[in-house]
Amino acid sequence: MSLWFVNAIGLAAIGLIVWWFWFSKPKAQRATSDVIDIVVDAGVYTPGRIEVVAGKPVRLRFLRKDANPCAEKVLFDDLGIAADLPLGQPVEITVTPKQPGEYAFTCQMQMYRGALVVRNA
Ligand SMILES: [Cu+2]
Repeated sequence: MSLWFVNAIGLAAIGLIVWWFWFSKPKAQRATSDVIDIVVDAGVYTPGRIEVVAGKPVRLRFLRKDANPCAEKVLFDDLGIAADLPLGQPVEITVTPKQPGEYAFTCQMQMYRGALVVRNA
């Protein structure tokens, strides 16, 4: 195998990883119930984009299945909220975003990335 070929594969893999972690934007899921369950596993929050209504409290229940310490915290930087996520134990966070916009939530290294998409009622 030529070195060029190996390099091309390597670059493609790096590009894919970068895209996956930083640029992929799954479709927003509209909040339909009182509590929204978010699974933390394999590098992604599921659902990763959640549509909510401005000024209305939203209960988010995180369930961490990833033993990697990378996943042990969830931070809502713009809302000043941080929470520990013990493995396999649901943690509920209530947030009330007042202004429409996009509010990111991440792990402390920002490998896990999700967003609250806040709209006017
Ligand atoms: Cu992390």
